[in-house]
Amino acid sequence: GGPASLSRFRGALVAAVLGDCVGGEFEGAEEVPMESVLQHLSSLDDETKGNGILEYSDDTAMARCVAQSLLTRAGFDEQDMARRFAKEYSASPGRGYGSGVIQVLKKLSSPQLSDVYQPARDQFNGRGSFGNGGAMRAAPFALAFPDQADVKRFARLGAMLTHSCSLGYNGAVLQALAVHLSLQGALDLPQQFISRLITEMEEVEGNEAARNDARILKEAEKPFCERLHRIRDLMDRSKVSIEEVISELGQYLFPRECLPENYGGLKRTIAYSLALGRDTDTIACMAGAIAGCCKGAEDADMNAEWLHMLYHQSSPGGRSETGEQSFPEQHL
Ligand code: R7I
Ligand code: MG
Ligand code: MG
Repeated sequence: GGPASLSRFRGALVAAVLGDCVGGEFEGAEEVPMESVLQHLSSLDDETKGNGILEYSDDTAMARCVAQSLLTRAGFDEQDMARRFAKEYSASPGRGYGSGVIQVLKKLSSPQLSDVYQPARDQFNGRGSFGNGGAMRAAPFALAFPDQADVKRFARLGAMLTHSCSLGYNGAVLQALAVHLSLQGALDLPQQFISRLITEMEEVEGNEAARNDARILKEAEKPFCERLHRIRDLMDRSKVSIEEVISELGQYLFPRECLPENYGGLKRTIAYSLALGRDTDTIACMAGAIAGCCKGAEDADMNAEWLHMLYHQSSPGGRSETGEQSFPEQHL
């Protein structure tokens, strides 16, 4: 699969769910030793441990609302999306939603509501939420709109249904842009990938609303550009410890060091996200959506397809007494 191939779409969505489910284990933990991460991942590989079912959280539930709204409305429809968020929340309120956003989701279910953006504006004394709940569900916008300007515009509006502070909705714009570029294969040149994000975010964060919010929150002039610059600086160095990544960025980067050699790209991304600690489900979900577009996931997807074929071709009767599978040579 090349740029914007089906396998990249699958990779982005599936890896986001995977990151959320696997990351839930450590959400809220201040420090997560890499050893615990590796133990957790290998216990998931071992089918004899646990019940084999992982729960998804609000990250996945809301991303599904976004995807289904974009699909049924064949574009962005704020009324429809807001209704789906509200309905999803009332059907399963226990998915670990942020403590503030619950108020918005309750108000969104009111039939009297005339402006679906108003509940979000009322949050945090009228400043709006800067939480990452807009960003965590932004990936489907990159998959629904081929045009970059549409991706930016609708990711922002989709996030503003719950997050009206610019840090909240610009985080969603950045995440959607990252998936958009990754879908085109931009992760093959990581430095250039970050540079392109900086160029875009310079414009996104250049307006008065963003500058004003950054000032009030005592942030850098352009908070996301500033983080992206730090990422680029770290990438220029040959070795960076996970402690440095956490202190420089909070949480966010692509893994290279300190993971088992046999881990593929996606597993590295998710393992590293968990080891950063704190908001592990959301970081792994978002990183999964970006990394899921690149080569490792493509391979896994292709392999899955081939194995699926092989599996069905060889049954019934393909299984020996010992449980070993006997495949016709020519298929391998
Ligand atoms: O952003 P949001 O949807 O939460 C997403 C997170 C992810 O980690 C999910 O996996 C789930 O666990 O929750 O929910 P919000 O309630 O809008 O924001 C999250 C939190 O950020 C809030 O509960 C606040 O603690 C904090 N926060 C703020 N605090 C002070 N002032 C967000 N905005 C503000 C603010 O303006
Ligand atoms: Mg969650
Ligand atoms: Mg989270």
